Amino acid sequence: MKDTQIKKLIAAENKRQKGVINLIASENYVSKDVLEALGSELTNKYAEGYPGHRYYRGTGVVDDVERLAQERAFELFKLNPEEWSVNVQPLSGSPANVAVYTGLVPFGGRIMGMALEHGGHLTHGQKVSVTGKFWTQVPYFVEKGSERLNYGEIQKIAIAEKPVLIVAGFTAYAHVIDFKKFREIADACGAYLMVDMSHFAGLVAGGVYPPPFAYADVVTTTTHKTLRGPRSALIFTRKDKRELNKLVNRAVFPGMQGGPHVNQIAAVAVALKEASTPAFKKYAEQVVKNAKVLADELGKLGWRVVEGGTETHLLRIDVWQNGKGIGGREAADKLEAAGIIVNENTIPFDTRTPKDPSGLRLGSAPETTRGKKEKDFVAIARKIDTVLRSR
Ligand code: DSN
Repeated sequence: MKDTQIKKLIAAENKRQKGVINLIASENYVSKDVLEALGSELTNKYAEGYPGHRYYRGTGVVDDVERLAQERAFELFKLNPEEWSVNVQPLSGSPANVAVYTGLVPFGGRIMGMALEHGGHLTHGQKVSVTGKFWTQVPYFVEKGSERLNYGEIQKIAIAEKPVLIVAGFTAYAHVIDFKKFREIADACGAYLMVDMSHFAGLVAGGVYPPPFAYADVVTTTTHKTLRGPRSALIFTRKDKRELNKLVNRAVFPGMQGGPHVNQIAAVAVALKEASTPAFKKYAEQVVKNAKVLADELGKLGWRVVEGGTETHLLRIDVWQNGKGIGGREAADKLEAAGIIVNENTIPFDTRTPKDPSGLRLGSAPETTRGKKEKDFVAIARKIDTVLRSR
């Protein structure tokens, strides 16, 4: 690379990544093949439209790229293209979710999503996101005490508020979601069910988390978390006489986006193929085992694990401990100084602010990619404990 300033910064970031223990629950490390596709000449091509229906010439090759990504997405999640459509063009998770709402929910209409501090995402209708400005969020919460989803309570809210669309899928919920129950709730109030599987898509691909497709109308996912691809997103829409897929696809293009990032789509295709291998299945199994060990060991060391444990790649611990501990921000800073990278996170019914909440969120996906096993995660838990207790 001739640009020495950027070259230096890339080298510095590479060195930083190699030198730390990365427990960011939404990050991962992609393969060289994914990086190669991202850095390819495909970035030079404009291809507004969809395969076979573009607004630019010279799109024969990129049509093949996009179709291949679609085929691989169907194969990986065992979907019949007669029953599902997949849009591989969303630039990332937030635009994907906004596109679904744009297609399916009239402006001002109600979107029911988990409150942010309980584990929801900004784009599930929070006020500070456009999803809370263009639409109206009906929040639901986890239950006090267990900190788990209480489907009966969620159903009561849904029936009372009659949302147009219900979102299931969270950024900080550590347990398996009962999609069948969410379907029943959506049917009870006549809402669409959208599952945002961004966090656990790789676990679904690896067979260690139940797939949501039998129950959802729409499934969105980012591709860069447990799925271990480039930063991007997919939208799966059920194909039936309601023609939701047409509404969603039109919302992506021409509704929200211009030319798709074809290099990114190619990199997604590479990642989807990688995720269909036996090696990836083993990886997903190890991700969950490692997160469980991390939760168990931190629990043994005296840290309160939110929800009492994990069934996925992530967990939250309460570091504030009702004023006996330290704030999440201070805890994350201390860990960073010791080479452990995490993010501060709210915990359900948090008494502190999102900027300096009571908890930390920890994830096992990136370090599992680097080959770490249960014994390494025991050591990581002990190191976290030592650092957090140091004065
Ligand atoms: N930023 C992602 C996460 O960390 O979960 C969600 O957008």
